[in-house]
Amino acid sequence: MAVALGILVLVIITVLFHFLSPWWFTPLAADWASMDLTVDLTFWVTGVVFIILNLFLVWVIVKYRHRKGVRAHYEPESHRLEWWLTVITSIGVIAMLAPGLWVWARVVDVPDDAAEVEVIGQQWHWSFRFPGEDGVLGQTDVFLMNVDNPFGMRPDDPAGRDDILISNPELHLPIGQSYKFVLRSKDVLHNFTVPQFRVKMDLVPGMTPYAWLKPTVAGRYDIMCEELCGIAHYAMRGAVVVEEQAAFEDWLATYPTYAQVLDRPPPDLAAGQAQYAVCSACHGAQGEGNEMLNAPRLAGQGGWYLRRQLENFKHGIRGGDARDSFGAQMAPMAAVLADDVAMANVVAYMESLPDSDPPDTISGDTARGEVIYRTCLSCHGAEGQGIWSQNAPRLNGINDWYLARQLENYRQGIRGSHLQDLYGKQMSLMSIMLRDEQAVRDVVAYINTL
Ligand code: HEC
Ligand code: HEC
Ligand SMILES: [Cu+2]
Repeated sequence: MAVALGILVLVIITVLFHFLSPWWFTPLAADWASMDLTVDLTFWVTGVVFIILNLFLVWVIVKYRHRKGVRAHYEPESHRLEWWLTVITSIGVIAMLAPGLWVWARVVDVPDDAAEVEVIGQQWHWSFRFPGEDGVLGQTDVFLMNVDNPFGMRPDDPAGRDDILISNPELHLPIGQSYKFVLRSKDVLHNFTVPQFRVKMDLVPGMTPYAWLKPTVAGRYDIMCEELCGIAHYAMRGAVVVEEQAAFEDWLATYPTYAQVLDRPPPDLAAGQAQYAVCSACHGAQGEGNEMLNAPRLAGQGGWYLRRQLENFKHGIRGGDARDSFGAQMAPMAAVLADDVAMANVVAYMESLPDSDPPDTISGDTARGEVIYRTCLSCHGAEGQGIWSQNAPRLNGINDWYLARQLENYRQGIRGSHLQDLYGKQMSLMSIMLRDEQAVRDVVAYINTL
């Protein structure tokens, strides 16, 4: 009797949970209502079968419970019953699978009016490429990928010259325009997922799988990787912003074509040095850093990283948090760099400054720090040298007090919580593993030994 009651309660709780649970689909933002329909259908078919079978079980347990002197009548074959069960099961299975085939046929059939965008996945970031005016994506080659050509563009393919390169995990799309997403992975399997869009697809190295959809609701949605792709898989986040055509075009115009990247003049070190005069007041004449002024060492840090931080400070993506008093001192300084050229020049100058090791100011348990650092090295490198392709900066040779402060900032969401700071957000998610201040000191002390 207790078992029968247990099963009955289980059925009731399951049904209630299904209807009352907050873990349901996100609101739909693309024309893929048919996906929801197929999932709903599966729920209905399996749900009805689940309820009927369990209630049948309850009935059998009650009706044929053990009674003294009563023996069960054994009847192994019933052709009529088997026939009925076969027919009903077949109808159920067909109802679940047939609509799926119909939806899948639509998934693989890209409409003629779809525009194209390439989605590039790598451990653990997203970037994007639009084909430009000719509508054709230029050819790429893994062997050409480097810090100046992260997309691996082939300079000899004319179709690539007008491609628009989005080195940022945030993608914008115009509302109501169908897009074919051509998917490319630089390293391992990833999966491009925007829950509100419903279609999702694997990225397979060496192949170009695709998916298509038409965004129908303006808004900002998360891009997630739904393929286990290494230690930071859960932190491989991006964003897609669906907006009006005009806003989309304005956004797209802020990114360079490949031809514009190629035609950039080489940086002017003398102009950069002149620009750096303001900076030296805090960061030191040789970019060596100044603890009294809380300004970190810049010499020796990767130019690609310095550049991104300057852009972030300039656009309020870093240093905007009310609690970030040091970032607030730096933010107006980045605004002094009026344009791309000024930025490129000062970054080139900082890269030319002599590299040397700053004095250690923090001590801790380096053995414990080493254990913690085993996770960090996947992005920052075994020597803390920084890895540009992971977007993770150099940590060795940077002032330890500055590293400790940044880690505290990440932990408390002072840095990395701006909506558009997706690289910072990744580091913020990573900083959760540093349980307390002692853990911060230990890992920084270990970085000092590198
Ligand atoms: C008023 C002092 C001051 C001046 C002037 C100044 N900075 Fe800074 N800068 C700071 C401080 C303080 C920080 C640390 C912010 C933090 O702790 O988050 C910083 C941080 C930075 C960072 C981030 C480094 C990292 O590893 O993340 C860069 C890059 C930078 N400054 C470049 C510059 C450049 C280029 C100039 C000149 C155009 C400049 N700074 C002028 C005070 C200054
Ligand atoms: C999944 C990759 C990843 C892992 C793992 C990771 N980081 Fe980072 N880290 C980043 C990225 C990306 C940035 C740059 C964020 C930005 O551009 O604003 C960063 C930035 C930092 C900074 C700021 C440096 C500066 O100059 O301002 C520090 C400090 C740091 N990481 C320390 C660590 C430590 C310590 C660990 C291990 C507990 C760790 N990171 C693990 C990706 C990672
Ligand atoms: Cu991934």
